[in-house]
Amino acid sequence: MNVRIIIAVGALALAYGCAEDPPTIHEGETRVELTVVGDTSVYDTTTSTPVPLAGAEFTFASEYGKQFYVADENGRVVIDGLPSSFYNVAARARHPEFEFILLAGNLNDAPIISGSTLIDTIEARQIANTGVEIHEIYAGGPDNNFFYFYDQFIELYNYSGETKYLDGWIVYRVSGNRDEGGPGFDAGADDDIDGAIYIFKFPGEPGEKNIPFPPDSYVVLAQDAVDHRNSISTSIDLTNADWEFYNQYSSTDIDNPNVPNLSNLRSEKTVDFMINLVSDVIVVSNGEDAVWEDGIDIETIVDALEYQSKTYLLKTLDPRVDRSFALSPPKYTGQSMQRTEPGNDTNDGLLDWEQIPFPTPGYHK
Ligand SMILES: [Ca+2]
Ligand SMILES: [Ca+2]
Ligand SMILES: [Ca+2]
Ligand SMILES: [Ca+2]
Repeated sequence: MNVRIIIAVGALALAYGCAEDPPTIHEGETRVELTVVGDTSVYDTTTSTPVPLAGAEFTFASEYGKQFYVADENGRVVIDGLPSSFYNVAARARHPEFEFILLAGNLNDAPIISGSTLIDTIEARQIANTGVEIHEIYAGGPDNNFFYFYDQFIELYNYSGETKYLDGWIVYRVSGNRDEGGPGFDAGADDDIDGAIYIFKFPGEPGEKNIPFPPDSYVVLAQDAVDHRNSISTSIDLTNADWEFYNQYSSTDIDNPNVPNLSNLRSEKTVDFMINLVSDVIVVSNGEDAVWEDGIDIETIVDALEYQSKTYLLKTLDPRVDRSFALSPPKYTGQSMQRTEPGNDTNDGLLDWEQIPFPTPGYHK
């Protein structure tokens, strides 16, 4: 492999040597030397001693797509010949003792430039396991020319192996807080994330057990639980959605009486739970932080995702909640965003999510 790269670079240099105006730096003459380390202590967390993470998986994402590499026994990858760009690099490894713990870390906007060597160390952190994940976000609307996107939905999945209860849980659209670090940033460093705009809640209170969410099952939260094919032929039927966002302060929001509602906690917001088609932050909490005005307590967050249309855009969601972001498909193409596998929740949208050609409400693929 390395020999082939050297030959290729040699041939490239030769070709450039024959050109009239040879560039001084040859595209593709990059070198990367990255090491990933992580603190693997579990019971005694008073001492933090990062150790190299042997066999860690690296993902390099740029405008050229994603590339995958595996670290050696020293937690290290050495890569030659990546195309010059700014990369978002994610690394993750299984905890050496506990299969249910992963270690994951990121290096964002890393310049990998021809003619230079990027040498760095990624510090991976352990991932909290909440048992429920946001599994799919369909935000971009169906293939249409009428700005129709009311068939949006959010899909949850229970990967915990036990029944969870959704009583009192809250779903947030977090797109505010523009002046203090951006949506989902922990403004004030007080362990809550800020910028919630829409706040819709399941019935009941946290701790009650009236809304069971069985293991290995999906829950679909529709903007409107209707057959959207009646409006746009390329859209989808959401009459079988499990839940519906219904704003009781809106005069126009649709309420399918056969589908129970999440209701709006902000009476001054009179529109439906609409999310941005290509770029937003969605948060699901267990509802135990009832005072949303001062931010959402991080310890109550079940899952959250920031999605964006470009890899180089600024990420603002607190890294304790998710360390990167998902890449959204173009709007009005009928494409969706989903985790690569059910239960694949490493708190790293870049690794965990992929674009899919059509929405899959209530199932995977
Ligand atoms: Ca805060
Ligand atoms: Ca609605
Ligand atoms: Ca309803
Ligand atoms: Ca799905």
